[in-house]
Amino acid sequence: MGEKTIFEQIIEGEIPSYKVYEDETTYALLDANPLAPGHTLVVPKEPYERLNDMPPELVGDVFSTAGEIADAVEAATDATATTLAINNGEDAGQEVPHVHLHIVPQTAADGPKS
Ligand code: DGP
Repeated sequence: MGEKTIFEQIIEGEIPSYKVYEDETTYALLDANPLAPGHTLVVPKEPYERLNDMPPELVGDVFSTAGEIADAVEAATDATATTLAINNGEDAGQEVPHVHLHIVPQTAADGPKS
């Protein structure tokens, strides 16, 4: 067994976080360095490092939770849309080696993203 990831420590209550949601397989928390108010992370409770390490059913659970949280974030903030993103590997900017899906609130003022 390797060292626990920061998200495992949070899920196990060893490190505090602002928990947004939890079910059997997924956990959502506010990002400590938010790009916008309400920036939330959805993580699988099992500490898979990359998306393709995860069983497909768990990928479905993470995206299902993310869809619900995205709606809740829009309802709770000024956001009218959300960007959902996974930095999948170190060279993509992944800092925590435990899959996490970013939900970043967006408004019309943020402009087109392409
Ligand atoms: P990434 O670069 O995709 O690996 O994003 C990691 C994110 O995790 C980053 O936006 C900040 C967040 N983060 C790192 N450590 C903690 C922590 O201890 N608590 C919380 N709430 N977020 C954290």
